[in-house]
Amino acid sequence: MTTDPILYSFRRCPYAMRARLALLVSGTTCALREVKLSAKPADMLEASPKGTVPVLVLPDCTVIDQSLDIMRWALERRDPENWLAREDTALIAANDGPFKHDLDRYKYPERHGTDAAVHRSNGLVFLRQLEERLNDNDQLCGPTRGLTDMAIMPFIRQFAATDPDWFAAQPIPRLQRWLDAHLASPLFTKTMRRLPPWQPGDDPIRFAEADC
Ligand SMILES: N[C@@H](CCC(=O)N[C@@H](CS)C(=O)NCC(=O)O)C(=O)O
Repeated sequence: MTTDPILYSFRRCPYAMRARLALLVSGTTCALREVKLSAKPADMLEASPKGTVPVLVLPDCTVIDQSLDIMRWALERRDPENWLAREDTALIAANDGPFKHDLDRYKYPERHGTDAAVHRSNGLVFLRQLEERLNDNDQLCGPTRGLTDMAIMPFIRQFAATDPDWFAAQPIPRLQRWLDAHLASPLFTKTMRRLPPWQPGDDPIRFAEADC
């Protein structure tokens, strides 16, 4: 029986990545349950019937099932790098709304019946906006990483990985450096630990800074 919160997560999901980043930096220990999206565990669906990851279930059975809420919950408990001071809600909303819309239609044109090139161009407008932000500072809201960087970075990673050669050829050098540095960071590396899908009865897998 664990008294740690339980995190239902999917390694490659950008929403789950941002939650894991905040949980780790805040030093919050969780029991990590890797989910197969095609076979979601009944326990997760019971906690959060909408069926998306990440889902955090607290020891008192409170359920937090929006990635940004998980980030804020973790950082409100402990925020050693002061991430909450660097939250740009409008920029994150632009990422989660129009940019994510274009990302999906660029990455999976066959699924959406879309023209990938159109959605890649639309997405590039947002990438240029980020590039401009990085003119003034190394990170999106100041000189050091904060909630905005870590909320957005997993989505830029996915956009970049769709066609790495195309991404590398764009005139967005600050954004390319920003992404590379985050991908190489020990924090990100730790959040990307590979786990088999969780099954009821499995021993809890501790997800904590010290164990990664
Ligand atoms: N608004 C949610 C979105 C989470 C979300 O859409 N996650 C995707 C995975 S990246 C998911 O679980 N999709 C359900 C599915 O594919 O069945 C959040 O911020 O947590």
